[in-house]
Parts: sequence; structure tokens; C-alpha cells
Amino acid sequence: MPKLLLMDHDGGIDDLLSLLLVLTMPDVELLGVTVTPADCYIEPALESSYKLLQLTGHEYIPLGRGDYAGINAFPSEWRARPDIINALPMLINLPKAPDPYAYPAAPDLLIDWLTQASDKVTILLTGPCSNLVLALEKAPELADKIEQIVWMAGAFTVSGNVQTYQHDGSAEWNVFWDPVSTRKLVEWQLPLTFIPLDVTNHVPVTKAFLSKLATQIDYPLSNLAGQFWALTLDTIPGYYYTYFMWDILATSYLAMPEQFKTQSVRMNVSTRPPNAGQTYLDEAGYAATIVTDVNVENFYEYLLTQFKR
Ligand code: AGV
Ligand code: CA
Repeated sequence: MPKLLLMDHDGGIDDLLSLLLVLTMPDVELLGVTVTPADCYIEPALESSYKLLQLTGHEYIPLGRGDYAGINAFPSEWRARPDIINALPMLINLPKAPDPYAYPAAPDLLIDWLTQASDKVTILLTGPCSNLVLALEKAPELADKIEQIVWMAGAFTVSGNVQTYQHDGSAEWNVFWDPVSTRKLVEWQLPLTFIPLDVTNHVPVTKAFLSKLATQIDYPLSNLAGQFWALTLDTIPGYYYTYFMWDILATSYLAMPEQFKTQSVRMNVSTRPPNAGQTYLDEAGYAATIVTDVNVENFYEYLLTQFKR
């Protein structure tokens, strides 16, 4: 039986690579994809998602549109960046999809999919958790249909990656965008696994990896993925602006959990300045699982294998 999966992403270049990666997984049945307008603008992100589904023969997988705006906006420069994906040679001439306003609302679709699912569903979040929280607030009984939530989010024993006004740098962006929804999600005490910066810091996008990937560009997905990743290397090469394989690492966890180290913890999240969105260990807090380590070499090898198609 394949694993039933729902994915909510927020349109970043590594979110789109994560969608591509999910589509290569043999044991996963992707029931639907919803998009959060966090680290993206929603129309270009829906366009990219639709095009990737078409390119890989998955045009029957439904897409949902998130319209909820988080509490702390992402920088506009980051949000605008991924539209460049839609202009790449393998994507530019694909049909753009229907009217972006015609997509159903993300929380309603999550409710429909969970209701109709024949079995428990795994949920992969590679952006903020707001759409899922909106869905669960409307239909709390559906919590029982959730097998596991795998979420790229948080920073527990390392610094965060938010650098902005009224902030001390302790938060990771996916939590900071909507700390209040994050608090609600952890309060629910569902089976929740964080893939935080603690582990994603081990997997930067490197030229050494891209060079290996380039030796297999006769495979269309290696060619396309190589182009996506090349577009992430215009970051300032200091620690905070290095581009990491954040979401892709979280996505790989679905396929090879045995390559990761996890820890059961009690944790909490701050919802106020100066550390809004900080996730921290707290004996009096909520139970969750955090991923602390990964076999880095096997992870990069896995990507090279999956994109050979
Ligand atoms: O904090 C990591 C999350 C991931 O879901 N995102 C990017 C990934 O999709 C936010 C982010 C942090 N630093 C960034 C980000 C950067 N330098 N550029 C774009 N997005
Ligand atoms: Ca993301």
C-alpha cells in the first residue's frame, strides 16, 4: 500500500524541487497539493506547481490556493524570485493552468481530501502551517485521519534564520511567518516531526553536488533540477543567506527515515517579540519529534538517484 500524502508548500525554489522529488517516489500516492503565499507570490507559485505536474504526467493531481496572509511577511525580493522558474526552457511553453482565482481554497480542499481518504494520511509541510491549522479549526474531527505531519520548520539548538527589525534572530522563517498558528498546531498534540535548521544546516546547496548532478543531465529531471538549484546560488555567501536543501531534506525523510536521527522532546514556541517564532525545548511544553541529524552523503546520493528520470 503506498503512503497517502498531502503536501502544502510555499512556492520557493526548494519547495518546487520538493514537489518534483515527491513525484519520483514509488511508495507515495500524492492526493493533492496546496500552496501558501508565504515565501512566494501565489499566482506564479500555482503556475510552477501546475507546470511541474504536467511535465511529469501528474496533471490529475489537484491544486489548492491559500489566501491567508501570515503575521510576518517574507521579504518581497525572496517572494518574487521563484517566478523565474516559469521562464525556464522546459516550462515556459507549458499551459499556464486555469485562472489562478479559480482554484479552490486550500483549507477546504485539505478537509475534502482528509475526509475522503481511504486510510490515514501523511502531511508534508514545506512552508508555514497556516492552511493546515485553518482546516483543522473548521473540522477538528479530521485530526484522527492524520498519520503524521512532517514539517520543515524551527530551530531548536541553533540560531534561527530570521534577521529583521524587532527580532533577536532566534526564529526560523516558516514559524515566524505565523507563530500563532504554530502554537495552535503544537497544542493539538498530533504526531508532528520537525525538520529544523539544526539538521538542514548540514546540507547546503553546493557546487560539488551540482557538478555531479550535471554529469547526468541527459535525464530531463536532472537537467531541470540542476537549473533550479543554479538559481539559488545568488545568495550572499554568509551563514544566514546560504541556500540550504531545507525542504528537500524534509521531503527525503518520507522516503528514507532510517537515514535520519530523531529525538522525542517537549517544546514550545514564542508568539511575541523579540523572539516571535522561536521554537525551543521546554519540559513544561508540548510533545513533538525533532530530527537532529542525517547521513549527508546518502542524502545527496538519494537525490542523484531519484532525478535519474
Ligand atoms: O527557512 C527555510 C524556509 C524553507 O521552507 N524558507 C526557504 C525554504 O523554502 C525561507 C528562507 C530562509 N532563508 C531564505 C529563505 C533565503 N535566503 N531565500 C529564500 N527563502
Ligand atoms: Ca519553503
